[in-house]
Amino acid sequence: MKMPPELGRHSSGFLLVTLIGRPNAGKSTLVNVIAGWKVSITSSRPSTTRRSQYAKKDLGELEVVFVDTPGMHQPKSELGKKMAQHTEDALDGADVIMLVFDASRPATQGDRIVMARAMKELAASRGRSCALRIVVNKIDKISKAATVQALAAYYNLAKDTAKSVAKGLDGRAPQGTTKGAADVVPPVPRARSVISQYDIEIFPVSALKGAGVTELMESLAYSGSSPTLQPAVEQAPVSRPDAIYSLLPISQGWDTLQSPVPDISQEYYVAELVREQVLRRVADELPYSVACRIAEWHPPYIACDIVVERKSQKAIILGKGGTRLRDIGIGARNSLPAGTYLDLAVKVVPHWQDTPEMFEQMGY
Ligand SMILES: Nc1nc2c(ncn2[C@@H]2O[C@H](COP(=O)(O)OP(=O)(O)OP(=O)(O)O)[C@@H](O)[C@H]2O)c(=O)[nH]1
Ligand SMILES: [Mg+2]
Repeated sequence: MKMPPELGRHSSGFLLVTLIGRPNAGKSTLVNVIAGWKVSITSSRPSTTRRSQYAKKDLGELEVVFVDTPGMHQPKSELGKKMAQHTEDALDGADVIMLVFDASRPATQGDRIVMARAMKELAASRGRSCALRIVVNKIDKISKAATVQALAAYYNLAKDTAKSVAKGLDGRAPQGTTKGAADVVPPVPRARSVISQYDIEIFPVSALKGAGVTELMESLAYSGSSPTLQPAVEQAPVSRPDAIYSLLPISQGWDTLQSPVPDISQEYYVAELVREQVLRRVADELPYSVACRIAEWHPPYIACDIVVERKSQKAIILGKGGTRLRDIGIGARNSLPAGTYLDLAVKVVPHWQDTPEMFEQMGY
C-alpha cells in the first residue's frame, strides 16, 4: 500500500491496522474514537467514506497506524470502483485486519463476502503473519443476549469461511488429496484447524459509546509484541513531521495550522466537513450524488462547491428559500476556526461519479 511518507514504518514496534467492512458498519466512527479526533466524516448513509484515511496512535511502545477504508460494496459507478480499489490497496501489507460488522442487524451475503476477503488475506499472508480482529459493533443497540449470539454467529462465520478459503486456496477438500493447485500455491494448514492457526480474536464493541475499545486496543498491543507479528524493521530512520496529527481537528485557528500533508490536505478535510453536513440533511439516493470541492482557498475565506448531478438535486440542497444550504453552512462553520468565512455554492456536474478526472480532482 502507498502510505504517506509521514506514516511510514519507523520502528520495529509498528503495526498497520486496516479497517474493512460493509458500508455503514461503523468503521469511521471506530477510527475516530480510537484516534480521539475526527479523522473521517461519518453518517447514517452508506458509502460515506470515499478514500482511505489514516490515523496514528501510540499504544505504549507500539506505533499503530489505523487505516479507515470505504465500505465494501458492489460498485455501480467508476467512483465505486475506485473506492473498492482504495480498500484493496489498504489491505495490501496490513499487519492486522480489523473487520467491522454491524451487530444490530442480521449478517448478510455482503458480510460473508467481506469475511471471505479478510480470510483470503490471512491465508495468503502466511509467512508475514497477518492478524484478524473481528469487531462486532453497535452492541449498544442490542441486548446482552443478542450480543452473545452475534459473537457466536460471527465466530462461526469466521471458522466456516476459513475452512472454505483453505479449501479454495489449496484446491482440495479439507481432508482430500486432489493434486493440482497445491503444487503452485504454498500448502495451507489443514482446513479443520485453520482458524486456530491464525491470530484471530473477536470483540463486542460500541464505537459510538466507546465500549470495548480499550480491550480491542490491548489485543493489538499484544499482537505487536508477539513474535509472529514482529513487523519489518525500517533500515533508515525517517524524519517524522507531525503535521498530520496536529493538523486536525481544526480548532486552534488557521494561522497556527501546519502546512497540509499529502494525505489529507486541509482543503480536502474542509470539503469533507461540508459533505458531512449535507449527508445529515438529505435523504434517499442523494448522498451518492453529492461531492464537495474547494473552489477558493484563502483562509479564513473559503469557497466550497457542493456538486450534484442533476438540477432537481440542486433544488433539494438549496431547500426552501435557501434554508437548507444555510443550515449546511452553519453546521460546517461550527467545526472550523472562529472567523472562518465559508462561501457555499451548489453546482450541477452531470455524471461526475463516472468521470475519473473529475472525482480524482476532488480527492477521491
Ligand atoms: N448505535 C450505534 N451507532 C453506531 C455505532 N457505530 C457507528 N454508528 C452509526 O452508524 C452509522 C455509520 O457509521 P460510520 O462510521 O459512518 O460507518 P462506516 O462503516 O464508516 O460507513 P462507510 O463509510 O459508509 O463505509 C453512523 O450513523 C454512526 O453514528 C455504534 O457503536 N452504535
Ligand atoms: Mg466510513
